[in-house]
Amino acid sequence: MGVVNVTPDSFSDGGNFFETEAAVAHALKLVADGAEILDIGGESTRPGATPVGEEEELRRVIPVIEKLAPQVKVPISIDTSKPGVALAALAAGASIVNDIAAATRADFSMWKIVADHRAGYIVMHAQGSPPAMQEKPAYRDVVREVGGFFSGRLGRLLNEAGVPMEQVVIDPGIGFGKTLEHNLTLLAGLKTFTKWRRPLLVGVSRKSFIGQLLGADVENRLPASLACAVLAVGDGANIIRTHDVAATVQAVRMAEAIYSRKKNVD
Ligand code: 9MG
Repeated sequence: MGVVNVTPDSFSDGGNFFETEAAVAHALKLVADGAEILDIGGESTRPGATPVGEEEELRRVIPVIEKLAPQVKVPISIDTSKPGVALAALAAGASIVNDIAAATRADFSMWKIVADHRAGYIVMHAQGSPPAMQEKPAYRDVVREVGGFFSGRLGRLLNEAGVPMEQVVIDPGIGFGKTLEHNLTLLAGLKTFTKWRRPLLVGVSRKSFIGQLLGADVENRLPASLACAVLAVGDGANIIRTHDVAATVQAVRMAEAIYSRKKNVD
């Protein structure tokens, strides 16, 4: 899954046309590099990020999806926590909702939209929301608690909101309300999350826990991001969300070739 951030710090020169064209060109490049899903987002989800209003988020992402959808065969995912943005994005040509607010969602409107559109739905765990989520994350047993969240959410999605399991991808939400120790423990325990037999998404690309462990600044986190991706795939991850598609595809394809032979030996 290739990341397309349509945020002012990514493509903007302050003008709508350049922002849209640059985001579309970037997305097409990610597809050429091997991305099999494009994740389009108009609101930064970095720890401490300031939320953007719905109108501004729509202004950023909808023109990109409208231009991109007729040009690509890969599914487009909308990275949003707002039901109104999800609805407009699905109408514009997206087919997956990447819901980073799945854990804190109080009402059903997002799930109803997903059910009505038969869209894919990424249910991501988070403790808190981006502006304050890294202030004091706390768990007794992070793997068990994230697993408990999936059990509860999958049941509610199906029984209360009518979203069939076939539409759902699960994601432990690396970096979302987690300390360095929590992130490493979740990555070490990834196999646990395969028991729901749903596709497992992992997003580690350039994240700050890599900087915390290794002291690498954000431009120099590719090797560690690839190490995490390769290990995650070995433990059952099906989707890797990344800024660096070409390098990740190469690393993952190599790992898969070796893992597939290992299973024959075991
Ligand atoms: C938007 N975004 C940033 N990091 C992410 C992650 O790890 N998973 C998902 N689903 N979305 C993410």
